[in-house]
Amino acid sequence: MPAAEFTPLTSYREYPAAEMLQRATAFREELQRRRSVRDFSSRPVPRAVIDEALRTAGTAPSGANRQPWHFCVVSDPELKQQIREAAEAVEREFYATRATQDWLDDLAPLGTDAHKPYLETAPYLIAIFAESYRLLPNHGTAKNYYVAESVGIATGLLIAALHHAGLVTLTHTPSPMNFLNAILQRPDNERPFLLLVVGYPAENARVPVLSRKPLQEIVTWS
Ligand code: IYR
Repeated sequence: MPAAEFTPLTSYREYPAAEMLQRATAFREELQRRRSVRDFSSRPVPRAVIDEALRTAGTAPSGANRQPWHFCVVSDPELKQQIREAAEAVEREFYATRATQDWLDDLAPLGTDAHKPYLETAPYLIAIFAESYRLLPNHGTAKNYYVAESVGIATGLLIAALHHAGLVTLTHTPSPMNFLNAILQRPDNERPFLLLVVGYPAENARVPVLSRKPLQEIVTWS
């Protein structure tokens, strides 16, 4: 067992209270502009931007610092086509039989259906995998901790980083998603967490009219 090793916290920055509030407000305003988008342009996106956003995702805190995530960036048209076909098959089944009427009613304001052209139009799909357990070099396995929490936080940072860079995303969760392991040849210790569609919005992109809950509805001060 490696001994704990410590180093001074040199990366931290404190700001005067007024500047802190300005920064918090500016950050909130920027993230408030983020929308999930389903109308994508096929314009190419510089790969270096995706790399930087993925580096940001990789800074997320994780259980025992296991960093139990893997990001598969898909740009190959054939793979995107395979993913679209598999996802649409799953979604057709969802909309036609698996979804309850309540669920369909809840989705109605989003205007979604089983048709997912953006899975081929968008320049990048990022398939995010959660490493349920680790494979050791000696063929053994070892536990990971708080995997869903860790990968969820990393995904949130990734979405924020891509938005900050000037791209749009869609968090897409066809269910079940295990076709992603087969198409992307990921090992059994990784389960698909979600599929992030990434690119520029189409010129005429539209988004559903939605509202966000006000602060008093999402917060209790005790
Ligand atoms: N996965 C389906 C349905 C869907 C479900 C939820 I919950 C959403 O917030 C949005 C869509 C689809 O992508 O159409």
